[in-house]
Amino acid sequence: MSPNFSPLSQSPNQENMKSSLLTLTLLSPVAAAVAVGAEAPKKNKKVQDREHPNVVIIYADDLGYGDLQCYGAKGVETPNVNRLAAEGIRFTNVHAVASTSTPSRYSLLTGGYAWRRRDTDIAAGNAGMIIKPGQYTMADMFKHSGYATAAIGKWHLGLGDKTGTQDWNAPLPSSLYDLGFDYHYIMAATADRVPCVFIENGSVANYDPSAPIEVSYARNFPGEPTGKDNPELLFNLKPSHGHNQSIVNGISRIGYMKGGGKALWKDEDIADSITSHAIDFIKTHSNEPFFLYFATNDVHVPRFPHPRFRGQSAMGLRGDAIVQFDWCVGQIMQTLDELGIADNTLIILSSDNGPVVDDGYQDQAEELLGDHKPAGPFRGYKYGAYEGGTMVPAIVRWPKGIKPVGESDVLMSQIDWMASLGALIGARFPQGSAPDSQNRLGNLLGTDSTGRPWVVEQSANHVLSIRTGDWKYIEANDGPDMVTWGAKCETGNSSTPQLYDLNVGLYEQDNVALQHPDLVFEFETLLRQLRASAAAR
Ligand code: NG6
Ligand code: CA
Repeated sequence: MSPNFSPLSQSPNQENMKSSLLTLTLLSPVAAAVAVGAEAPKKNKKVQDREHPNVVIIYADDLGYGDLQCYGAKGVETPNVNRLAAEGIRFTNVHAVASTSTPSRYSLLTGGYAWRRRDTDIAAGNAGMIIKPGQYTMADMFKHSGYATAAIGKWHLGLGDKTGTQDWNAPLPSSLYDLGFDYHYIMAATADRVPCVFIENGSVANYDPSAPIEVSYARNFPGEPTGKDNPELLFNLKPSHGHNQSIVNGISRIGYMKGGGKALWKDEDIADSITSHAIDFIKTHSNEPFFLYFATNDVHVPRFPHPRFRGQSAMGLRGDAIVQFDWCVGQIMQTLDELGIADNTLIILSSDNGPVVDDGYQDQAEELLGDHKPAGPFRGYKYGAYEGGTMVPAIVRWPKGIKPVGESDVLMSQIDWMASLGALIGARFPQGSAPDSQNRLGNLLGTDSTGRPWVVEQSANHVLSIRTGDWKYIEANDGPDMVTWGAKCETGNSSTPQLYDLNVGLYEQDNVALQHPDLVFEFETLLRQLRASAAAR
């Protein structure tokens, strides 16, 4: 550790803060590319060359840094993910952009910090599209480079034009096709939020005309049971906090819905369903470059894995959901192997935010945790500002393009994956797109061990933190110490700035802000300038 470390003097240009911010705003792909707008899609470009590997992002939900066996998990085995890591790079310092789902996913898929917009918090199941059709997404980027594109699994970024106005019984007026995905098979939000149906290419999959669907986050529909009033109907899972509104599959949810009939999902079949759709997509496009955003429901609540995974871990349903996740990964790997395309497929496996143990259902996750540490050695969980909230597992495998170098501790943020993958495939970015994403391809592929000088992290209550190689700074905030809705998660809030030396003692225990006012000032300045750089755009 260097006590004189200046977060502002270690920009990629090794210059002062101004150049650091210049690097951020001017050398982002937006400006690096000639501002020509997006290229026209190239049809059926049958290339399987090194410059156009297939790209599969496997994005787990609430999977913590310590939740995989290859990251030290206890009480659960993850042989498929272990193999992926052994054949690629296992990263130990990768950060999701936020400690909750919607802002993390927004940032990953747009290359822009979610905190630049007010409407990117945890989305309801009837939220309108948060990424606007006019925005340039990672899917657009692949599509315009000749790739077939798909989103399969959890979406959680809104659907349709406007919140609360969707007619779920008709094709949605705007959907993921407008965001660059040729194909989608998704859950609108989360498994604990209505509507509990899959949306396939803008319409409810397996739609049942005998059971029209209505959704409200304001009031129940007359005569419909709820978890609150009808706990006797909760034959699969009961809530521990919240989650006491409409009942689907013997599990009560957030929000109210009516109808659905045979389109309603069964929680125990979600992993099978999304995996089989992912496999179909891969098989259909095995002769052309494809981009698959495969966002699993595991290990988000309600954790209700298929019976064949029950008892496969020592940790009950949460651990069994990790086993199920590992199975999904194995299925994708096996499909690529069987098709002979694993060699030129770049797989990135990661998670949208840190872990949480009890997130609202009586699934015994706490009671059965044993000595398993979902966040690994880090302090804090999902929702919070401490490292456990955004420090996530990240594995990259691409046999044809990268050497399996084992482990990498390079500091990386998911915000940079769009520009980095864009650089890999030679994408040209329209002006203003991916505004916060930097090309760090060398970090991702293990050829460059000089990481980002800092990453920005966002907690559930919008507190921003900065993490450097040695330091963690959390801006001051007057909010409560613990989240207020029942999950036992620290927020990381403190009414004074926090500064932690990550090389000394346990992670984020001794606040040394008072001993380093110069550093606190520099971090504050960096955040202020980053925020202002949004206003300037
Ligand atoms: C919270 C939910 C939690 C989870 C989270 C979103 C309650 C009491 N808790 O509000 O269960 O759904 O939102 O998680 O409603 S995320 O991973 O999608 O961000
Ligand atoms: Ca999540």
